[in-house]
Amino acid sequence: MNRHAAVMRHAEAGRLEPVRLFLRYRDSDTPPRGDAPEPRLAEGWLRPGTQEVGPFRVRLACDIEGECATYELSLRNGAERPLRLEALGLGFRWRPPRLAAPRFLRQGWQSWSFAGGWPLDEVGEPPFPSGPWLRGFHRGLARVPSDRSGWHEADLVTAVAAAPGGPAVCAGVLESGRALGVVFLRREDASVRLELEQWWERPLEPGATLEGEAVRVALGAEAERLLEAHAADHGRRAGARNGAPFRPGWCSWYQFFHEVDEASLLRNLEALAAARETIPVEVVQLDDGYQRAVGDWLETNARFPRGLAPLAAEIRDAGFVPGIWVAPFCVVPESQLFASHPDWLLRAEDGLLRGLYHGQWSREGWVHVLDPSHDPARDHLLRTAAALVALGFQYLKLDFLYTAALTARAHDPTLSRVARLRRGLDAIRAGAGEDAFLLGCGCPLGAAVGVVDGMRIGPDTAPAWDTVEALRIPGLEPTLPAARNALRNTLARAWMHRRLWQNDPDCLMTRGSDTELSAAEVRTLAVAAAATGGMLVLSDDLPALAPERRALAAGTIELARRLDRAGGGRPLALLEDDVAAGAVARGTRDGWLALFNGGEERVRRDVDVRALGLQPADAAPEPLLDSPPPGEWKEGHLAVELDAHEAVLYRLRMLPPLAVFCDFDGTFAVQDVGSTLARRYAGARRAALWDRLTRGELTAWEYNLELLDGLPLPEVELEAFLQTVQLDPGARELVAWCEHEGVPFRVLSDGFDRNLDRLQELHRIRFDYDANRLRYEAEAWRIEAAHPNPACDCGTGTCKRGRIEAFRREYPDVVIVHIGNGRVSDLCGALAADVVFAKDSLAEALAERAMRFEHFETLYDVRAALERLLAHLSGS
Ligand code: 9PG
Repeated sequence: MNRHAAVMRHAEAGRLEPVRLFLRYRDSDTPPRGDAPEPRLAEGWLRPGTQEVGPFRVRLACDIEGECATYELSLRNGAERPLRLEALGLGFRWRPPRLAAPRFLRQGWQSWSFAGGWPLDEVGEPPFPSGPWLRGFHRGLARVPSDRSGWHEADLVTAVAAAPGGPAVCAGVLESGRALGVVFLRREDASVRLELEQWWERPLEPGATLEGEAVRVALGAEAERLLEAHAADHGRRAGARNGAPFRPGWCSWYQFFHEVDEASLLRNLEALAAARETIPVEVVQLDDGYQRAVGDWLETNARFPRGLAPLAAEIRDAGFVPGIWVAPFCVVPESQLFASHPDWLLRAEDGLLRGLYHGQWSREGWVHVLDPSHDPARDHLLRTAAALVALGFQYLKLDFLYTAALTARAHDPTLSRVARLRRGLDAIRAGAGEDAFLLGCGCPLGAAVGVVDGMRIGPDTAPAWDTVEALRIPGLEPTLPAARNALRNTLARAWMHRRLWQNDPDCLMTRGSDTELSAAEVRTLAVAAAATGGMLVLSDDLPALAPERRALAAGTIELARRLDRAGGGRPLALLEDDVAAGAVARGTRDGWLALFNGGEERVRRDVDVRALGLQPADAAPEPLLDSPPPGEWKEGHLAVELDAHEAVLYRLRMLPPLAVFCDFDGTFAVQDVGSTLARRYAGARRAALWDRLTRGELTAWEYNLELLDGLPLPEVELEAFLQTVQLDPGARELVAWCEHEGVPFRVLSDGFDRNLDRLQELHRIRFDYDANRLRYEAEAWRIEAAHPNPACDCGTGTCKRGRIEAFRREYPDVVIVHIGNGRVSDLCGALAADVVFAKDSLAEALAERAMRFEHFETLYDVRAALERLLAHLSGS
């Protein structure tokens, strides 16, 4: 009997084998104290069906679709006593064809936690130097079971690349706000173990059942794409709120911090209203510093003497959406809430839970936490959110949300920690209503999918590149406010944007004073925000902002809007460093390339933009946001040197999915120039030569040579004839449309360059072409074949098949269109193209061969059909 659920295989990524199913549980339902022994471990098989695993009966279902498997599981306490289920796990082994310096996404628990590429070495997750309390701020598990020593750890989801840029596996728990997902990883010789645990930490009565969180694993050629697909699936399942419009904002925090007052807010409101045409901010959000005490969100301190209501009204009357910051679960001893409802707070074993320490929020620094598993506390959350929205605050920044999911004694011990948080979030949503914009911050990521519209995906930015010396707590450095920390996470979590919510990369400061950031560092943050397409919130004192810094803010907003529309950027080599080296985004006509240097040494970045599907033409990349031009640019290869902390952003033309090749005589032009002239000036010889051509004694080009080389045709007479040549009525518009859409258009002609040049002048039209050469020698024609192709039996001087195949070698993914009317030179071109528009003898020739083509009368027909084809290929 097969011990395993099906093994998954991928052509490049190798095999993924199911290894085991396991449970961590305790024999009694009481929560463990600090010194309690570790839970028991029971193992079963990872295969569909029902089985006994320890005292539990477990049912597993597996749905494999191609290179992606989703597991659903449920269990029942089969014992006659209450048990405590700590965790449920599924274990896999990944065997890629080759494992060389593998790296993975080391992903932390909440908004501010580290996310970035990390070596999958033998050492495992580095020990946390500051104790389990602080570890538990950034990891789902404050302590890991002892059997995980030497394993690496990622919260929610991770991806592993077998080698730099190599094939990858992606594995994650599709959290729905019921249990907490952690992925443990370990390298074992030529394979990688991946174990996905979901932590429930809750009692189960005898006979009680529980539906697990689904788990998803996938193999693929690229980690970045796997993460995007995973997030898309997760978002669909969890009902992600990912469709809110892009709305630039302004936030008080990164300029005024705790000292914000009414005057500075109103001053900025006025400046924002005056600047609306150039800096189109829509949301004005007051941050921390207005409240009387943390916990009493509807009451203001002395710096806001009029209270919140007039502020919301003034912001709204100035034409903005009012926004406000709250830390809805946080309560300081100085607050009214604390005095009146100490029983609403989470407890530790020895008294109230001191969730976090914050020197500016309370005299003693300790901050307590509302317990959302307690009905009256939850009701309070709902009413507070409703009251803020009723005042006009349609945008709520909900901060320090992880506190609700810290390990504690809660009123309802049957809820897991994330279920407790989720209850609280759901209450806030219920109070705020469906139309309010909720921004999660300091928030465990998985539990909030489906509740929040926006999510901070990194640590606080700061008006300084690095963390402040005084703040450095061992182990917390990568999570503390610093421009560099924000940048790292913005790139490492870009794949969540518009799949789980709108990503918030944190505010952009463009100011030149009141900051330690250099102009280059400011640009780096602007480039990261723009390139990933997330939310864009400014945080400068606008009246004091210099004109060029305002322009940078305006430019970043505009780009972020466009890149959001284009679906955001995809990081380059996401796992290879902790700060990704770049990001690339694609629109229909434009592409964008951002390159970053998150390190301390000057680096050189070399990019083949064609390999990224960008830049068909030879036009140089357009530098954006004051980026310097690339140091080198040649045929799609771009090189740029970046100083420490520097970034650049370029706009490139998108490689269009379509290219058009068009015959000239009888197709682009109404008349057939060559044969009309031949008939007129070499009438007698022509008939005989034509017979030899049709009998196959002459090739098309030999026929031309015999007929036209040396032909005495006075230049004035040629000119008079060319003056009579008309273009197809749709020709001009076809060329204009191609140019507008960035679709390469090229005339392929077995006629002559001199005539095509002259006709372009006469008709004031411009197109690229391939054609044979014609010059005058003593008043007679001398002709020369330009692109003969001995490998083709067309026998022409410019083999259309040869030209099309050369193009295809360079751009293998482009759909190639050929338009023609003749059976001699056009047939081989038509056979080499993907889509053919034909009339006259070409249409007959193709019909005889039962080849597919589109019939056309004029090039108007062709343009209309190409418009549809392009829309189809661009996926719109
Ligand atoms: C207001 C701020 C801003 C900011 C939030 C959040 O680790 N820490 O000590 C830490 C302190 C503050 C902090 C994040 C982490 O900032 O992200 O945008 O609203 O609160 O107090």
